[in-house]
Amino acid sequence: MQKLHLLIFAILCFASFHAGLCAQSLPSETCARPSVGSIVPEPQDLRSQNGILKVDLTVRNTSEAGQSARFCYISADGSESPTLRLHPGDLLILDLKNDLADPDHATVIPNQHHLHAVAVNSDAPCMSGAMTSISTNLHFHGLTVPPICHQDDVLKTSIQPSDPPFEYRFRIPAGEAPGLYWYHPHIHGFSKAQVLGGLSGAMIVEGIERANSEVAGLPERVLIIRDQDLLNPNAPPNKSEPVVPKMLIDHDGDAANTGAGFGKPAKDLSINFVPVPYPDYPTAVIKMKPDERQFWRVLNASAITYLNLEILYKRARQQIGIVALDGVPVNTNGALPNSVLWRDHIGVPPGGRVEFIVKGPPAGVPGLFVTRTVDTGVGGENDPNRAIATIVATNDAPEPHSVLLESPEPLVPAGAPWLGNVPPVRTRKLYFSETLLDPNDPNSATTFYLTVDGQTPAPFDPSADVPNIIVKQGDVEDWIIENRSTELHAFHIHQVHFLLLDFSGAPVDEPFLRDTINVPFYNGKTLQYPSIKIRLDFRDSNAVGTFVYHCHLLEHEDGGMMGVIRVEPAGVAEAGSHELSTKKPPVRATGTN
Ligand SMILES: [Cu+2]
Repeated sequence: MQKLHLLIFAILCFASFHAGLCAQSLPSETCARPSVGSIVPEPQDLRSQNGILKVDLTVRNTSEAGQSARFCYISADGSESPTLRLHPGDLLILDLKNDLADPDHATVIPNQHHLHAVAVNSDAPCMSGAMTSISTNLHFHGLTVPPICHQDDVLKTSIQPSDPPFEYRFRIPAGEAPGLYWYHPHIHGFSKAQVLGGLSGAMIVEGIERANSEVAGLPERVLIIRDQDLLNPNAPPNKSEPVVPKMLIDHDGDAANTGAGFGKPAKDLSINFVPVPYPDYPTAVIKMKPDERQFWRVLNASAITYLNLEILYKRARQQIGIVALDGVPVNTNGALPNSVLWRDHIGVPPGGRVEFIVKGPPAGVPGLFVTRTVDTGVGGENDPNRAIATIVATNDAPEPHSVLLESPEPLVPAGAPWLGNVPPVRTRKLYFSETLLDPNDPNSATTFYLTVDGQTPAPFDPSADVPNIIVKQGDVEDWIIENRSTELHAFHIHQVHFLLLDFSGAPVDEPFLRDTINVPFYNGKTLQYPSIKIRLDFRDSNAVGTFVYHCHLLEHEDGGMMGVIRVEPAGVAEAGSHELSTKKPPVRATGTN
């Protein structure tokens, strides 16, 4: 059977005009994954050359008896989820071929659709709107590129297995902050399944050492933490853990948050695809030279799992030097040119990124990369304490593939006034809420809402033409986002970044940008719902168009917790009217909660 399969592949490949895809090696196993306990592999780096990065990616899936469905992005040479590395101003040309097969049918023969490709209109996916379990598309999370077809539209763009390779083509804006971004599918209703199955990859806008010379010359590692269905769902917790009282175990197998740091997690984690399964969490392995300083670029590509990262040497928490969050250097406000936030832990919501300096353990000292428990509320998933990787200090540790420039030319600070100094033109209020199909049964189906205060709560409707929010390009707005549900949510908006002003009603002093932020859960007791306040930046003309904001817990997004915003072009008369202040922001202490 296998021989026949390969023969068909070879014949089709020969007949096909997609030479680039045929160049890839015959897959020995679709979406192969490293085994438990492996050394953490580094994703393949695809770097732009002469200002252009051309990439062919194929999306595949597989499901075997007794296993969860796996999905993967395969590059032309057969590696999974390559890291796309471009400089500001570079052109990305990414051809995406959908080779997904309906999991209820036999494995699709690779490339079989290419024979019919000529007859298909290459723009059909722009108007498709057809979103099924085997449709796919791409979102470039964090980038300020236009929300239009072939760039970063997710509202209408949907590529089917019968479509020829679909071309994404856009320039990284010249002013894009250097840092870690990522790509993943955004098919409404099916995002969770595809991301949980493994569809995610890192994207790096080069030059972070130009923004902060503290990282110049450091070896860098891309670490992608994903979640996946439990490998051992029926196993009891490890004997070293306290017993979780029965009253805290819910009907679907104690996925409810225990808040204790123990118990069965909702999902297993993996690091660069090395699984770290419940209940014993056998760690992946990262080797470093003793005391070596490295720059770690960590992406939480989980579908529904919050992280709270720490590094322990001999059980003692280590300081990590945070240089960037959500793709933007933390010193972008211009206050402290080479500042680094030294912390002993950092929370990262699904979709969030953190880039930090870490110093390897001394020779012979055991190190651990862990996530601490995140209390997601009584309605939330259980995200317990667990190890992710063992850090082994050894002189023969291989150097990471990539090293940042030793003597970079400093980045010229952005010309626009710092967002924190720009008064908002208006304040809006939105809220997260949930309803149960049967209010008396906490395990009945949940509908998820993200509502603009004053509008009627309704789950996201892909066919609706009217945006929930209309904004003028050039404006800066403050949004208060309330959480009326009993679980934590992670607010994310496409195309733009924002500044966190208040958290749970108290002002915060965090003068750096993000694109994803936790909104604390309601405990059912306080008179007011908890909320956050953020300042959003609609000044960039690349953000003109229609796009979405949503919860980045993908089952919430798929379930309707999403809204639509339209940014209208600024009138000619208004251009330049918002340069209100050129004053430098005051130097302030910073904190990350
Ligand atoms: Cu949510």
